[in-house]
Amino acid sequence: MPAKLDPAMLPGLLSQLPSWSLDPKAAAISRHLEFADFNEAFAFMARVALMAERKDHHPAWSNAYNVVDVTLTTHDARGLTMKDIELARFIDRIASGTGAAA
Ligand code: H2B
Repeated sequence: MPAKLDPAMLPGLLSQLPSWSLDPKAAAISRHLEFADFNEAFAFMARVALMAERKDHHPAWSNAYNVVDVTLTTHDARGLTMKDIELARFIDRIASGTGAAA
């Protein structure tokens, strides 16, 4: 099971993820994304879904037409782990290649 992040490490890690906001109560990070249309949003989700399966780490998310809201946390650890940070970095990389807006 991945280890819960040391809270002292969080500010440094989150400073590299400026599009994400921390919900300390939920021990989760979230990002809102807007795409050109549903096709772009769903293509993004498909890429993230494949990575989520590969890493066995899955986002909680919702989609409405061109909008995707993603929340990351690690249920097994009841908090944030490096798995969340790594998936957030991947999502940022994918999103930056699609013209997604925050
Ligand atoms: N995804 C997330 N976000 N957190 C988890 O703790 C988690 C997961 N655990 N995907 C995985 C699946 C676990 O349930 C399976 C059995 O490996």
